[in-house]
Amino acid sequence: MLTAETGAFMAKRALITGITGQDGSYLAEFLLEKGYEVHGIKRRASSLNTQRIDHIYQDPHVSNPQLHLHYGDLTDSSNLTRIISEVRPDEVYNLGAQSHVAVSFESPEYTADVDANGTLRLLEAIRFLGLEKQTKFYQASTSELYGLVQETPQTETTPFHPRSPYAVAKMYAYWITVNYREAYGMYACNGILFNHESPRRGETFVTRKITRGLANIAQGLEDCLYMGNIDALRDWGHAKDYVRMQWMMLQQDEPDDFVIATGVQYSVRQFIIWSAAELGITLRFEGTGVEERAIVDGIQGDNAPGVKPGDVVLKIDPKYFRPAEVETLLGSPIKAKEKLGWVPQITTQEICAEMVANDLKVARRHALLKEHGLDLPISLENG
Ligand code: NDP
Ligand code: GDR
Repeated sequence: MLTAETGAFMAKRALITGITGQDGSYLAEFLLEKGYEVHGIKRRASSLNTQRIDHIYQDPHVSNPQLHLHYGDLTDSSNLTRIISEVRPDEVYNLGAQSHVAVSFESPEYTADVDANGTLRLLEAIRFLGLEKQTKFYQASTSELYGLVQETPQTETTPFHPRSPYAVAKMYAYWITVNYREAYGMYACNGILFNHESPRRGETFVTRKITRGLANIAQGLEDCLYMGNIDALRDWGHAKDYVRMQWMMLQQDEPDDFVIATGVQYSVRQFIIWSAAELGITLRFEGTGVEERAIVDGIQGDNAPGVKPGDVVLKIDPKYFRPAEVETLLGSPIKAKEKLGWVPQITTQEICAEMVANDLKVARRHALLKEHGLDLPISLENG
């Protein structure tokens, strides 16, 4: 971007809420590579919570940083307004959220405040500051809006039927984004993203819980993985592919809403089988309903010294069933392909392999330390 006065090059400025999360970290990397000045909002926590962005952190004391972190929270309007007025971003990516569906049943009011009202607070801050004609806004909408699905595959016109406090809050966020576009002419878009995963995925989402849990079991650090509805069907893509699309959506002439998906669906059970296979473990499932379990049938290679044939490595725990489940999701990426030329590049099975490889590396390190009497505690809390 050239400035009118000096003709000098000015980097575009982006503000990312949720920069410490999975998508925020990949998006920050992506935008920095594109030459953006990136600002991110991080929450105050009693322990450091910047692990996913530590590798791109730039020390303001020794460099001219292109990455800036601001303390803030989506529940705090004055904080959001101050940050936006200081940064005056060209693009705002609202990725911050209480993003766990099961947790939203336990903390419904907080989820609504962050995910629904938080979106309103950001939009209103942009408008209040008179930036509604210059700041573009991306809202992290979700396939959870479809919930009890009305048609398959789901497209931009499929009716919504949210099935959790999270999804209901995100439905408000979806419509308030559309409303600010229609009412104030804001460049505001919804990306209706289907599940997307990576080695940076939070440990309590199903894919990461599986890859991390089975890697730990393979290395003898854990005995058994406890799961909920393993017959749920999801359309899983890679977070790296999906953040590219988030940026592409803000580079169009006109704002619009897009489904981002792979168009292919697998079961949680299939993801378990793939993950085990990556570790050289063949599983057989026995029993039905809450009695179902996965048993080691065979082992190949040397990735799984911690298990032997006959070991029960997975059981069902009804604690992980949801009060209202989303059984099946399958998205149609046709509009994204036709209008933006976006196609996902990484398949679900490749994602699974990358995640297992990453979690196996970590588990091996822990196992090695344990072997030498340096038993580092690993968190077995897995949501
Ligand atoms: P994560 O859970 O990994 O990251 C969420 C981010 O939001 C974290 O940085 C978290 O901070 C931050 N956050 C949470 N609460 C607040 C708050 N009160 N104020 C400010 N920031 C907050 O999610 P993902 O990266 O996976 O997802 C990004 C967005 O996309 C979310 O809005 C999610 O709902 C949505 N989405 C995700 C999909 C997916 O499959 N990943 C699919 C569709 C939509 P901290 O690190 O401190 O916890
Ligand atoms: P989801 O993702 O609810 O789709 O939301 P999650 O990975 O949590 O669950 C996917 C499916 O797996 C089933 N499941 C389990 N899930 C978890 N977390 N733990 C288990 O033990 C378990 N056993 C089975 C679930 O019931 C569900 O059917 C994610 C989040 O990233 C949201 O923020 C985002 O909006 C949607 O994806 C699209």
